This record gives sequence, C-alpha cells and structure tokens, in this order.
Amino acid sequence: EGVRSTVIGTWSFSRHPVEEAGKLLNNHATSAIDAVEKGLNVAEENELYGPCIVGRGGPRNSAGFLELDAAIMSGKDLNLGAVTAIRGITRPVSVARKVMEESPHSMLTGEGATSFAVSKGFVIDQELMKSRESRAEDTKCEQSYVCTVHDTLGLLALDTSGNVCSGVTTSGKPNKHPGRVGDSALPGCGFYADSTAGASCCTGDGDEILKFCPSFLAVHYMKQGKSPEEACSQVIKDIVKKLSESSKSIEMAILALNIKGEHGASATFTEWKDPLTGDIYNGFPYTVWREGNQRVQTVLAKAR
Ligand code: SD4
Repeated sequence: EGVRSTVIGTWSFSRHPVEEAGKLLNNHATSAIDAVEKGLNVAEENELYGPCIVGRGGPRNSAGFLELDAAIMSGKDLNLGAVTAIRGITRPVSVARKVMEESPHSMLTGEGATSFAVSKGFVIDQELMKSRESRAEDTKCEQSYVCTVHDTLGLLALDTSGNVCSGVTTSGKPNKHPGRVGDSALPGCGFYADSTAGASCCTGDGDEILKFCPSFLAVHYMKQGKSPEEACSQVIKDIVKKLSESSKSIEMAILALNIKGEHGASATFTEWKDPLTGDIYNGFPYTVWREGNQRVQTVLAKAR
C-alpha cells in the first residue's frame, strides 16, 4: 500500500505518450517498463511528431537518413538496453528493450542494431531506409542550435511495486553527421534509473550534455536525500558553473522522479516553443500523470 504510480514526460508534446503509459499503469498488472516502452511507441510511430526530434517523421541526418537513438532502463536491477544510430526501424525503444531482455549485451549500434531488430521480428520500413533531403529548417537549426526544433521524448515511470524506469527515444540533432550519437541513449547521460532512489532523463544539446553524465548525477543527488526538483536544479547549477569558466553555455533540460512519486525538472533556457502547437512556454514544460488523476497535467520548470 502507499505507492501511487506516476509517469512524467519531457516537453508539452509528451502528453499522449504519458497518457498512454498512465492508462497502462492504471491497470496494476503493467510494470513501469511496459508503460514507458508503450508510451514512447506512441510518438515513435506517429508522423505527426515530425516537427519534434522524435519518431519516423523526425529530421534526417546530413546524408538524408533517419538515424535513431533509444534506450530503456529498469531501476530494480539496473538492467538496460540501448540502440544508437539505428536505421529503418519504427519503434527503436522496443528494439532497445529486446537488447536488454534477449541479448547478452546492453547496447547495439548502426547496422548491427538493425540486423538484431530483424532477427527479433521487427520489419524494416523501406521508406525509412531511403535517403531524403533534410529539410531547410533542419540545416538552419544545425548552424545555430538554438531553435525550436530540438526535442527528445523521455518518459519516467514509477509502478505500484516501487520500481522506476527511464526511457528515451530521439532522432538526435537535425542534420547530424551519420553515426553521430548524442546523450540520449548513453546510460547516465540521457537516462538513468535506480529504484533505491529514482529515475532521470535529459533533453537538449547532446554533444554537450554527455560530458556531464547529468542523469546519473540527478539520481545520485536523490540518493543523498535531495528532492527531484532540488536534484535537477543542482545538476543544472553544476553544469552552468563549469561552463561559465570557459564562457560557454548549453541548452538542456533535466527531469527526475523519485520512488515516492515526487517529480521535478530544471533547464538552462528561459523560453521554448512547442513545435506541434506553437505554444510558447517560459521555461521547460513537462507532463505528469498520477494514479487517481485521470488528466495529464503540464508543469512548467523555470530556468535556474
Ligand atoms: C541529442 N539530446 O541527440 C538529443 C536531442 C534532444 O532536445 O534532446 N533535443 O542530442
């Protein structure tokens, strides 16, 4: 008794994935890991998410290919699965889960990840295997990373048995070099979960984020007793301080959930525009579903 299942997701556009994950958790037979996987699939399969950096409609790399990174981690046993630079697959996080559960490995990359997926029954989508010109706005985005199109979907869930899970799915950075891997699918960088404390995930400029292992750090701060909000805020402060020594800054946000179902986030930026709705937020919006509440809420984390 006592644990109230909870799901949170990065950005305001995580509403439907979070809703789906919540629906599954409402039926107590579903684990946090199932909820996160199925929630992420909602965006992965949907072309509508194209303006965000997620799913089959996401921006292409500089050679015109869609290359995806995804990962999932269970906090109970620290088991994780990840795929990076995978092509031709619609639900990369489900491949990541297979890597976790049905291979002796934790991460597979590139062609090896695709052939593993095929061996597990995933069907290659020939449309996704074709090169296509990257969109004009993607090229523009690469020149100045500060743009509205930069959004990885990350979900964190807590189930009634007290297990937490962190999962992410992304097409990375618009116009990225083939083979480029960002923070998202790297453990401790873009995601982490440990059911002794909580789970975390990140979004933003992955070439910079991965230097700081922020998801691991947020979970570590929660282990030391910080609330999710304090943990995220401290991680952002640490990063901003380090970067200020060389007059640099980055765009990123971090999200955390603890095993009590408390949640929080923090970001380095002050404004973000939802690419699906055009809504402007003064900070980092994330969405929340809690058992007992039927509605998903959008919460705004301010920059610190
Ligand atoms: C990456 N972190 O591959 C991802 C992109 C992202 O918001 O999260 N954008 O760099």
